[in-house]
Amino acid sequence: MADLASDSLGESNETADAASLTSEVSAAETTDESMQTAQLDDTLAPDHYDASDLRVLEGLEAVRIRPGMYIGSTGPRGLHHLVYEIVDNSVDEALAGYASHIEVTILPDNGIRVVDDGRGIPVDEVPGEGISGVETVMTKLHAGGKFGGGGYAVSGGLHGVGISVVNALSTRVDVEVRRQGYVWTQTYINQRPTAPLKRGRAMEPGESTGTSVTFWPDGKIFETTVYDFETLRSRFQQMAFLNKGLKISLTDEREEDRAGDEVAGEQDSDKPEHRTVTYQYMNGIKDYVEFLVKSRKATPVEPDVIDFEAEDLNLGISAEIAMQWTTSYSESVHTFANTISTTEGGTHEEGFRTALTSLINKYAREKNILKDKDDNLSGDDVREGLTAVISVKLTNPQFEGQTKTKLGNSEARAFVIRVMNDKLNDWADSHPSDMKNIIQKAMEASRARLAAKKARENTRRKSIFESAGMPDKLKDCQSNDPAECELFIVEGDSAGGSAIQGRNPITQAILPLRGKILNTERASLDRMMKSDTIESLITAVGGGYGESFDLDKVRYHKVIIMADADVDGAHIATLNLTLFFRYMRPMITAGYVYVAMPPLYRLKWTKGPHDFVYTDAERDRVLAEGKANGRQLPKGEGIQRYKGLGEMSYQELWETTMDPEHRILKQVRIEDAMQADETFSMLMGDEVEPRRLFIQRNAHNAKWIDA
Ligand code: 0RA
Repeated sequence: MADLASDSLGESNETADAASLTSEVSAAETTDESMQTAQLDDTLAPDHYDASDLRVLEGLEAVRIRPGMYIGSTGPRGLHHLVYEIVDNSVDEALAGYASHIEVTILPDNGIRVVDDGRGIPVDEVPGEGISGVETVMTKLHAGGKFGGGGYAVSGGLHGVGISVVNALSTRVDVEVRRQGYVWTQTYINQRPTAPLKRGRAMEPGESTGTSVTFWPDGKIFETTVYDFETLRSRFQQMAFLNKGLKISLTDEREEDRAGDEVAGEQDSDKPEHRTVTYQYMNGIKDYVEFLVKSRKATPVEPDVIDFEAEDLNLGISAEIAMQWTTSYSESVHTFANTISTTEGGTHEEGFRTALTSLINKYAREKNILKDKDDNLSGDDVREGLTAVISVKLTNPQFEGQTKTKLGNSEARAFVIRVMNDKLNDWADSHPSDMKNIIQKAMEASRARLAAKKARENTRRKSIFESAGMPDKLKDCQSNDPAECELFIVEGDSAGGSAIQGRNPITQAILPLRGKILNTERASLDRMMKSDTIESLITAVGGGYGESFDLDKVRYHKVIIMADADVDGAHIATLNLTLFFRYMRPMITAGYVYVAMPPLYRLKWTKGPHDFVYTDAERDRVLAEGKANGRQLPKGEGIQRYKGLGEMSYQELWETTMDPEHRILKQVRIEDAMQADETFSMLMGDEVEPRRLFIQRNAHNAKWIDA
């Protein structure tokens, strides 16, 4: 087994992904292609099928050859992206005031149906194209649905590539349009229409216009075609928050052991038949902030969520900002551009931070709450306990950064600063006592920060930083090149010992941590910094923490969390991730944080080398293969289950979990910081039951960290 670090879930290395697919797909397609053409000639070829259509299909073929360029990846993320691509079109209809409800259904065979009550895709022949509007939208790249001008100012889609890309990557698409008094249908099989758009029955009196698109993703393109309910659910909830008033439902028509839901002992028989959720938020992101504060069980400092919005039609930009301070210690600021989560931040977030810090300092000085002798409050101080959502919409969004989730438009910075100055000042003037509470909280944060700094300086002078400033417990590697250096964070001394013996000392450093690290969600910054465990972790990584974190100073480009494949291990991994998420987030966005996947079982064949397997499914497959090849397991103890890393010899630990040639690493990517934040909060919150279920469900499954 190869080191899967770079393409776990097929998401992290898009170029390699697309390239490897190219050869596979084109090989498969050549044979497939000739078959389909023959079939079309015999039975399916519509009369209006001519050379110009073939050119169109060449366009779709380009999508099939490089799917990654159009939908980001062919892993689970790309698969789910197909749904968003259709839904975005329906959302546009809703934003333009024509649709009021979008219904998404996961069909029993993982087909997806999206139904809206908008105007319907145009059915008439498009001038100059010789085919219907429907067929244009389905087969022309970048038609984007908005042909003939008069489109909407702002469209939500990440790539904005439109329905044709969904057709390109599906084996079948059924379109149904209710428009101009009739129900129109057309089916596409392997991208080709089986017949021209067909006018069917007349619409019933009172029946609404609209569009229904049903598609089945192509298993030859995607690594998996199984949809994850939770991924879709949370995205649609987010879309409902970000598009005030939008009503969106999701129904799962699949039977029992739905994807991602196979928890032993959790198959209650009286489960409702089909899971359906419906979201609609009349106050948009204000409701979002309320929801976030509630779900992290934090106590608000000021009673109502502060919210405001503004738009500038000339600049083609709008901003909505909602926020609330709580007594919790961590900040949770979520930013969006055109409803896309900008996890890497960008100009809108910079504008928000700059304006907030200077505004609060200015106000605090004016009101003499902050005295002349006091230092200014830092950004970290001001944002301690803040939950905020910033959503900007702009005509030409520029997405930059490693994962294309960083907004680059400079006008967004200036606009957000302007809006904050106008509106937050007004709010401050009319809420003096709330402002006082907010500022006093920031001043407490500032005092705690200074105290922690002092405490750290004292310790530093004393002991553990003596050897080149590095913690005692760290067994560092010899190389000084961060690009090739790896830091293993290992739970417990015995596993730590095996890791030290088994490692490659040139590039692999080991930091054994004893006991669970402090729960960073609950702890204040100063308490956190007093914990030796966390201090040694931050020191070893080398980039500092919080606002002053510096990725260039980081000493390892892989930090690998290595914990047991059980419930405790999952908890420990989560605690570690919380720390990175809250205080060293650039480590995650840079793709430097990984979770090691130790094997679950060893199959001790009577002859030949033993096999290590990493999942129950792999165990069953390897067992079946071995038996089919006449191999045998000794009676009784043939399958050894590893309960902990400590059970392995150092050679085994190296071979199965540390050796880059054989190990499996899951790269931690916060595609959706929101999701991760909720997960962390839920895990750290007061309620024990959801946490227990979550941990049980994910003990052997790192999917949740980068789903
Ligand atoms: C092109 C033009 C118009 C609407 C649409 C496409 C459209 C596309 C989708 C996809 C899913 N639902 C949709 N609803 C509408 C404008 C139509 C007009 O001007 O009447």
